[in-house]
Parts: sequence; C-alpha cells; structure tokens
Amino acid sequence: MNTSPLFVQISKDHPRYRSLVVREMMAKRVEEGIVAPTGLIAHGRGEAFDYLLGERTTENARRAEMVAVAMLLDAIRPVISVNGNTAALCSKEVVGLAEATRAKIEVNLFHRTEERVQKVCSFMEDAGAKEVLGRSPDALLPGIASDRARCTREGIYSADVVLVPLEDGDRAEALVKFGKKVIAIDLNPLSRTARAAHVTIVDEVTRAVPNMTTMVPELRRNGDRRLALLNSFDNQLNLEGAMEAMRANLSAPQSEGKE
Ligand code: PTJ
Repeated sequence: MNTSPLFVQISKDHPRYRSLVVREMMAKRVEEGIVAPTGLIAHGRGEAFDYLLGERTTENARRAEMVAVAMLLDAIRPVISVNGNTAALCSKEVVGLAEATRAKIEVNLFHRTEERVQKVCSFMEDAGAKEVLGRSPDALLPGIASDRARCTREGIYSADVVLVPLEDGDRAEALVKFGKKVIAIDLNPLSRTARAAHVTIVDEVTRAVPNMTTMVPELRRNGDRRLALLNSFDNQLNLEGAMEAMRANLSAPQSEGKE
C-alpha cells in the first residue's frame, strides 16, 4: 500500500487501526484524484462484507484464488483491469501479480475522465509497472453504454482472460458476453459481477492479490494440477460456500466485540 501523511493521527493501539489507516489513505487518494469520490462508498460496502466474512481468507476463497491463477497461467492474453480503488489499495501487489503471470495491466475507469485515467496510469507506473495500457483507448467493448466500454485493442479488447477487481456489474456481464473468461475479486457474493464472472474470489483485494502471486510458481510447474483445478471448479458452489462462511461467522460465538 502506498503511504503518505494522513489527515489525522491514529493510535496503533486502536482495535481497528488498519481499517482506519486504510480509510484515511483512501480519503487522501480521493483528494489526489486517484479514487473516485463514490469509491469510498464502494470501499465501505467492501468493509461490511469483509466484516461478515471474518476479515480472513476462507478456504473457499483460497481455492478460487488457485483456480484464478491457473486460468491466468493458461491464458494466451491475460489482462488485469485496474480502477481507482484497486490502484489505491494494492498497486504494487497488482504489478507483482502481473509480472508473475505475464499479464498486461490496463486502466479502465467507471467514473472516467482523461485526467483520472492519466493519474491512475502514472500511479501504477510509480508502483513499478513497466507498461500500463488505457491512456489511448482504440476499441469499444460491445454492450456497455458508459465510457467504461472504451478499452485498448492490445489489452482488454483482445484478451482471453480478464481479472476485474472491485468491479461494477455491467462490464463483467459485457465481458462474459463478448467471450472473455472473467475472474472477479469481490467481497459481495451477491453482486452482479460476482454472479456473472467465471471465477469469483470473495476475498479482500489486498489479501487476494498477494495470495495469488505466491501460488504462481507451484502452479506454473504443474499443468495437471491446473487442469484439475479448472475442471473441478463451479462458481455457483463457490459463491454458496462464501455465503455459508458468512452465515457460520455470524452464528459463531464472538469472544470480543468489534467496532
Ligand atoms: O475508479 P472507478 O471510477 O473505476 O470506480 C471504481 C468503483 C469501485 C467506485 C466502481 O467500480 C463501483 O462503483 O463499484 P461497485 O459497483 O460499488 O462495486 C464494487 C464492489 O467491490 C462491491 O461489491 C464491493 O463489495 C466490492 N469491494 C469493495 N472494496 C473491496 C471489494 N472487494 C474486495 N476487496 C475490497 N477492498
């Protein structure tokens, strides 16, 4: 996570220290024009679902992460689509995953302005990305009315597998209709994105992306394992597993309250 001075000082003893620091960082990124103002609302929704999940990577999510890595490694033209929230939360980690899986990075924004596209692209480059697509879109994804349809021929338009962290539903559905294999990272198992994607990782993006990078070396060596993972995966069952994990967490006796 990129850090810069925060608006307020937060005591490390605070039980929700990490969450508060991330919120402050996100507010800063809004000021800088990386995160869209409504990105804070999306972040809050994510926090709520993560709370239900127990703020941990479940076994269910870990399996989806492995399947997603297998899919990225077997892809011919994998692309990781980056928006403002993803860049703010885990730019370096996304660069690490892209390098490990030889995926391209393309910035694609829901609240698109030329200025924001430039800023998010530069932010990713500052995090170490050698090439970031998206500054000069030259293709339109069919089936989307918004500016989000604008993408690059070299990247999302011709990709076979697209990883979409923290997505809004329209584009995930359009990508699937256009023949892409879609991997979503979304803490809300009920979202349209989660339901439209071929593989949905119900995990917090800052946990999911590094987890995936650590899985690459073993899965790269083992083609049989990749095939077995891909053949045995059912996203509907995966989403039901995520909801079951939330239900179980809600009924578990809590030793201490959270804030
Ligand atoms: O930067 P832009 O302009 O492209 O805009 C990005 C946002 C995120 C604002 C835009 O795509 C949007 O409005 O998304 P939604 O429709 O709010 O969907 C975001 C989804 O991501 C929701 O289902 C959230 O639960 C989920 N989410 C939020 N934070 C996280 C998350 N999932 C994983 N990790 C998170 N940290």
